[in-house]
Amino acid sequence: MLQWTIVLAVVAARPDLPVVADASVAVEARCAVPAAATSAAPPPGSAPEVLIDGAGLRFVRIPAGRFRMGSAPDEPGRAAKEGPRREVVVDRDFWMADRETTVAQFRAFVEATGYLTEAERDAGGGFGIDFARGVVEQSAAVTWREPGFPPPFRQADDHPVIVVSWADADAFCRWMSEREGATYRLPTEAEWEYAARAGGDARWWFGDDEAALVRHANVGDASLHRAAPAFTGLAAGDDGHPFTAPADAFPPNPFGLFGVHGNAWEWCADWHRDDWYRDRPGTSAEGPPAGDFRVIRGGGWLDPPSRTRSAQRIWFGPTFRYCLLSGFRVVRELDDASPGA
Ligand SMILES: [Ca+2]
Repeated sequence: MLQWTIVLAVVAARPDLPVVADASVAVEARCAVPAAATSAAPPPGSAPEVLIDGAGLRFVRIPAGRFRMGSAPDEPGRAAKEGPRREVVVDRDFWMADRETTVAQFRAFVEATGYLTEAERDAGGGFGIDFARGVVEQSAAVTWREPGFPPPFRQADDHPVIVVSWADADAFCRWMSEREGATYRLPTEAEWEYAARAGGDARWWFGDDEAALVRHANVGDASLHRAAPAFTGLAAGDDGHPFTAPADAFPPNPFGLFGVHGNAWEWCADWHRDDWYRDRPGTSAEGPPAGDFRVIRGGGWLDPPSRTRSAQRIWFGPTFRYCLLSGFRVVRELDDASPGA
């Protein structure tokens, strides 16, 4: 599959990128979590509580709860780094943007602050794909403004912003915090998976039916293959989007979140540590206190089904800004006086 040839080529060229290895399978049995630990899904048909902030970002309220983080050893497409599965408690409600941060939202930040992304400050630029040759290249021409898709495709304002580094995403959050007088930040990895699952325990929030994926998410599919025939090994079916799609293009999950699977990968606040799933203390949703890599979740428009599952996780050096991978969605913390805070 070409897409993984590409990823491996990037990893080989960048010593700051992760070596994905995990020996956690051996401890699956002793760390097994009872099924009763999973939180209840929202009642069918219930409407999420919504907050629209002063910048027009739309949030849904994610209720506190507990869930099983990670995947079962027999989950198709599963990687050992997703285990051992264990109980995690999200101890307070939080607001989560109902979609990935869009091009228009990021542009508003840039125009208000004059911010230059790391890809723009670094003479090397961002990582894009040469679709004709099927290789990944870093280029000064590749930025969030011009991710390098083959013409005539262009990202619209309602598509997720991409080619942003972890620091770029964090800068957006800090600006929003100041502007709105509230705490904006990236989700922890546990918050992200809890919100993406929305009470479910399957591969995707809508279940385990891989054939249904193209009706619920923008992933690597027949549309991508038609636009870029070199890409194979993709999802069966056609989601209608060869590259990025509007951030609300598919149905939301039961918490009201659009696009948790596919479209853009989403930076999380957490550092990555190889043994964190096995040795982490208690059931807290907090991540490791330090590390070299930041976790990114959810899969993207180029990915095959296995890379878009709720438990799927990868990590990169925080300066990485790859056109496929690097988007984000924000969390807004509840005011202390708010119910459920
Ligand atoms: Ca697609």
